[in-house]
Amino acid sequence: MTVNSRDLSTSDPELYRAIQGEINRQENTIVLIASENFVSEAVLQATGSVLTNKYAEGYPGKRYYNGCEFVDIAEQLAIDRAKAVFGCDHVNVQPHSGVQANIGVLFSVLDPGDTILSMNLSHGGHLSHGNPVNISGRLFNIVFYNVDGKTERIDYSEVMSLAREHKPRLIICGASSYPREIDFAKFGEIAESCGAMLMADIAHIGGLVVAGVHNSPVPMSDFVTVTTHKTMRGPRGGMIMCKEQYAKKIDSTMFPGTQGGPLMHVIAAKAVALKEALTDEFKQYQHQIVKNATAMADQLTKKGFRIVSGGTDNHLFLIDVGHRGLTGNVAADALERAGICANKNGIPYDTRPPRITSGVRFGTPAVTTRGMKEKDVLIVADLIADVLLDVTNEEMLRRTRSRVEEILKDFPIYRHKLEG
Ligand code: DSN
Repeated sequence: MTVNSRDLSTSDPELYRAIQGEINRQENTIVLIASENFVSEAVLQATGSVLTNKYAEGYPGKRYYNGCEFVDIAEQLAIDRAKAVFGCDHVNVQPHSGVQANIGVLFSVLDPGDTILSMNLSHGGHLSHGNPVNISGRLFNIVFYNVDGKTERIDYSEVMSLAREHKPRLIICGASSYPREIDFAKFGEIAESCGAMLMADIAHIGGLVVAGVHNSPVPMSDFVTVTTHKTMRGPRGGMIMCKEQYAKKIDSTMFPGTQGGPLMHVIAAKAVALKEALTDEFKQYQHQIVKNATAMADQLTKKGFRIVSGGTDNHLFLIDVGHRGLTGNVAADALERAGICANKNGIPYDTRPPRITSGVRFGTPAVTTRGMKEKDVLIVADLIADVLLDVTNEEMLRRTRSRVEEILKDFPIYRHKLEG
C-alpha cells in the first residue's frame, strides 16, 4: 500500500462523515464563540500538509534531526513575520496552545512558591493564570485581582495595592472574558513600582493589537503570549514574545523543557496567517470585528438585556442572563437549538457554578470573517433576543434555525466546497 492509495471517504467513512457533519455545522451555524474563527484556505492547506510528517526538535539551523532544511524555512518565516507583525524582540512560535505558551513563561523565570498576581478566572481571567485546577496554580503562590463590583472593570488602584502588599515576582494581565480595553501602560507602571516582571496574555485580542484597535502590551511587557487561532485567524496554537534578555530561557523552556517535537505543519500555517496579518485587509477586518460587537451589544441593551460592564470595547460581550431569570447553560443550549452557537460563561461575582453560570459570552470574529457588517449583526442580535425571551418555545427555535440557515447562504465561509 502506498501512503496515497486510499482517501478518507473510503478508508475511514465513519470519520469522513463526522468531518462532513462538522463542515455542514460550521456553514449552517452562526458562530459567536468569542475564541473561534474560520481560517483561510491557504492556512487549511498548510495545516493539512506533509510537514506533519517531520520531526524537528530544536530550532531553525540547530535541530536534533536531519532533513530539516524545508521545515527550517517554514519556522524562520513564522518567526520573522511574527516579529514584523508585533514589533517584538524575540518570539518562540512552537507552543502547541495558549496554555503551553503561558506555562512556558511561568516555568522559564519562576521558582516553585513564587508569587503571581493575576486576574481571577471568574472575573474574566484564564485557567492558566494560576487557577488551582490548572498546573499553573499548583506550584506557585497565586494572588488574584477581581473587577470592581459596580463598574465590572479592572480597578487599577486595587491591582496596585495588591502588588505593593504581596510583592509578586510576576504580574499577569490579559483575559479570556473581559470586554473592556486593558490599560497595558498602567500594568507596566504597577509592575515597575513593585519590581515584578509583567506578562500580557493577548490570546483573545492579538488581532486587535496587530491592527491598532487595542493598545499593544509589547513595549512595556517582559513577556507577551498569544494564540494564533482566535482574532489572529490562524491555526490552533500559541506563541511567546519576549524581551531579548529572556530569549534563551524561553526557548529552552519550550524545548526541551516543556515540549518535544514542534508541530511543523501548524508552524507553517502560523507563518501563512502571520503573512495575512500584515495586510490592510486584516486591519480592516479587526476594525469591523469591534464595530460588529459594539452594534450587537447596543442592540441587545435596547432590547432590555444587561450587558456586563454596560458594553464592549473589543470583540466580545457578555449578557447577564441571570438578570432575565435564566441560567447561562439553558440560554446557550436554546441558542444552539436555534442555530446560534455561543457559550455559557461566568460573569463577575457570579453565584452560580461554572457548569451553570449566569452569563453567555458572545464574540464577533467568526461572523465578521464571513463578511457580516453592522446591519447583518443587528438582525442576529434580534434573533438572540427572540430566543432568550422564550427559551422553551421549540416551534420558535425551529423557525429561527431556518431563518439562520437562510441568512448564512449569503455568507459562505469558503469559496470552494470543502471535502473532509
Ligand atoms: N478556551 C478559550 C476561550 O474560549 O476563551 C480560552 O483558552
